[in-house]
Amino acid sequence: MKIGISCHHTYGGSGAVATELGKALALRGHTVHFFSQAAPFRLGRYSKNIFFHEVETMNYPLFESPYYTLSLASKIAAVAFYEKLDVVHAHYAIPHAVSALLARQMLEEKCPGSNCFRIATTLHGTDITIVGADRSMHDAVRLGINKSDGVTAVSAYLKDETERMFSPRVPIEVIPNFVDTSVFRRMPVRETRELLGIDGGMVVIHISNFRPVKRIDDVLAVFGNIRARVPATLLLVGDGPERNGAEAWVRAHGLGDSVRFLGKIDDLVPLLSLADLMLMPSNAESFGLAALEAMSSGVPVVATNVGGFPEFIRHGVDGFLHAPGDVQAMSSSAIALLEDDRLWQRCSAEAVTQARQYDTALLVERYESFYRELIEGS
Ligand code: GMT
Repeated sequence: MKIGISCHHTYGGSGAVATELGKALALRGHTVHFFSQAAPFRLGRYSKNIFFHEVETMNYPLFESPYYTLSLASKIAAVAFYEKLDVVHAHYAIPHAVSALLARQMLEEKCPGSNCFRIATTLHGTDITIVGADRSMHDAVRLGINKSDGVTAVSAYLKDETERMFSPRVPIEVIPNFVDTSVFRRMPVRETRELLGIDGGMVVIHISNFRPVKRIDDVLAVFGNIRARVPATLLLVGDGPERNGAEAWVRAHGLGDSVRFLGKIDDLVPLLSLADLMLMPSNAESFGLAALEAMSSGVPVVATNVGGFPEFIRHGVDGFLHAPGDVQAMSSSAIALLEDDRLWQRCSAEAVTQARQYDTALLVERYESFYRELIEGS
């Protein structure tokens, strides 16, 4: 198949899923064309089946802000015309699904009656729960969903939320996030430990884009409780609006030596291999890709019992789930895991087993079948 993938290039789960999907499809012999403002952060080196089309916006004195949606639509239309794309897969309802719709109209206008590409849209969460919930964007999101040929959501929770908020006319198929279990596995950590200057003690990790929904304050509060009982280092991976406040909190609490702000890092495997525990106290999380990647690396996760987390983290089996904001309960579970080696070993092994259910190979096949149904149904 010839597949176009339109996604956010920035640090975040939707871009990671879109890019890993495209790379896996390319390995299976499909031709994949990525459309994005810049090379997606996980794209890495090129392969013979992968093409990247940077979408450049046009600067003109009358345009107060560049019209990315139109530029993207024009780029998709041009590439679809020359490359005869079968499917354009939009990751995020807006602007990507709406741009794909526009691109299709552009093509139909240019060559009436031509056999146009099908549009698959994957909803990742914040496009529905945050952007879609904003009145100003609601109708645009609804259009993107209803005019797509097929729609997937990354969890049953997100499917239900989308149906509740948009009453869509199209069925929504759940295809969860996935992880390459041959890549996300524990590797030797001596060098990483030395590079980071971590001499001993437990290692706790949090990975996110530091937005309010991630509840960074709770990560720090739980870590403060852990530190009162167990020697430990907290690795904070990622960056975003809550980082400055977090740095101030760490300074005010005298934890500067044990909290490391690492910023945005693409290669997570060495860090996850070092970690004993991941904290994900999000307010809402449609799936929680970072937690799945941690589990695949044998890292038990203490997370919240919201969104997609309960669909793959089994409380007391491979991690622990508590109500958002329940810092005490999260701290108790975290300390139990770090103090009780038998509990840790059991949860770590179960986490690896559970992650295998979400291996890339299995889920990429689901996407392939999904595309085929769209093409055959046209
Ligand atoms: O929250 C993020 O990390 C970024 C966000 C995005 O849109 O890129 O991630 C969303 O999509 C991921 C991939 O499907 C999911 O694993 C995340 O749970 C989801 N984030 C939220 O729902 C807050």
